[in-house]
Amino acid sequence: GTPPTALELFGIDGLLSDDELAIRQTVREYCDGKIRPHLADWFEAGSLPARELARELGSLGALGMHLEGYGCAGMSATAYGLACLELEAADSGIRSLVSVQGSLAMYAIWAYGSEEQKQEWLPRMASGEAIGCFGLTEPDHGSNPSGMRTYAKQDGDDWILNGTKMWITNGSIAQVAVVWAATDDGVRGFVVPTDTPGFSAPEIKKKLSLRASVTSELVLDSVRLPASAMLPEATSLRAPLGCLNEARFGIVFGALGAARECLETATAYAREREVFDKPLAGFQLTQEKLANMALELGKGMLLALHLARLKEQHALAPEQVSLGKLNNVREAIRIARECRTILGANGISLEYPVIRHANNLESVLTYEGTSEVHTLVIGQALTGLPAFR
Ligand code: TGC
Ligand code: FAD
Repeated sequence: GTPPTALELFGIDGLLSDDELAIRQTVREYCDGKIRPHLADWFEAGSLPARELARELGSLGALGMHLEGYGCAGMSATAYGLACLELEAADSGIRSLVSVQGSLAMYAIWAYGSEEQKQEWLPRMASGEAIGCFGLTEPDHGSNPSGMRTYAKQDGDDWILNGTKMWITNGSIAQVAVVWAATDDGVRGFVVPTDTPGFSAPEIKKKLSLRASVTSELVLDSVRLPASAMLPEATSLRAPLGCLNEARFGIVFGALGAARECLETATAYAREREVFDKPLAGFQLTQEKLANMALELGKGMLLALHLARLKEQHALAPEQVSLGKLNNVREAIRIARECRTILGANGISLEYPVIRHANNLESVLTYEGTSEVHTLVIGQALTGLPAFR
């Protein structure tokens, strides 16, 4: 028979409830049927049918799935994490679509919006009819959003926004952008319908990572908004950083999906491939690689589940999310690169998912707080001394 996978060896499924296993299975089957067969083509073409996918993911209940009310599924943190893992096992770009929609754009409105803003946007975003994006990063302010230049000025009851956001997932395909801007009164968030005059979102080309994902610049050229466009409960940088905790949590699980896909591909390949007249998997050097990767994948999964259970008890601190994001993305990219070696020349081909995952994980290492930023967050937690500036 087939030997157990790394996660089977760890006995991970025994830690999951029947409901959690069922949700995982639903997302896995959706990815196998509708996503995996097309990924190499989407990645190569640098485009994907994102609107259609958003509607399908909406019907599946995957958009804003950990939020309560307004058409959202209200699932547990563990269930949401497992869904992210399955989506990212397909491609980090698909998980990004879901993270940005549910954990960033929807979460911002859900946590900080007015009742009218929630009623207007959340049900349509949960169904995938409306796509959202989240504009925090700027060309000159990524790791340090407190230096943002985008500015919102009051004009009577209206607000006028000027500035540029950079590297914004879903920007060109969004119906609504949550845009963070400095004001005379600190950082505030704005719900910007993307058909507002003065708003444009040119797509960023020439990416060699996250190619099955839309990434855009947001240009705000005297965008005039009514007072009702401001998120009333978001009153400082604390608000967008609070959204990041949600998306980073999804990545803690998601990155392991990419790693799992690479490890399963490389293990199967090593069992089939013969070198020097016997299976590659039978050599000690290969077995050491597989054993070390299995250990890191399993340990990462235990950490992710621990963080999920803390989140379910409302006891998860931001610096604990940093532990998970730093460790699991760092180990996932190491696993992807090691698996690539096992595939030899085939390791550089889109015929296998491994180089695609390895390249995608370069973005995942950088976005949602770079590995350096998370290292410093952990350093501050351990010493009480911030070393960011
Ligand atoms: P600092 O003075 O430390 O903090 C300002 C205020 O925010 C509070 N805070 C947080 N609150 C909730 N959650 C967090 N994670 C928080 N981190 C900080 C903090 O307590 C403070 O509150 P208050 O009430 O005292 O004012 O701010 P700082 O300027 O020193 O910066 C800290 C730093 C570097 C950690 C922060 O700026 C940071 O996290 N930078 C990284 C930026 C980042 O991650 N950008 C991501 C953009 S979105 C994205 O990448 C989407 S990718 C697509 C996908 O997910 O698929
Ligand atoms: P910089 O901040 O310029 O960092 C450059 C290098 O300096 C990094 O290695 C960094 O770790 C290091 N560095 C920075 N500060 C320190 C320090 N204090 N000490 C030591 N080293 C330091 N943003 C959004 O707002 N919304 C999105 O939807 C979104 N989607 C994205 C999609 C993709 C594909 C990518 C690649 C990025 C996306 N981002 C998005 C932007 C992402 O969050 C930023 O790229 C990230 O926060 C880093 O900012 P930066 O690129 O400006 O790098």
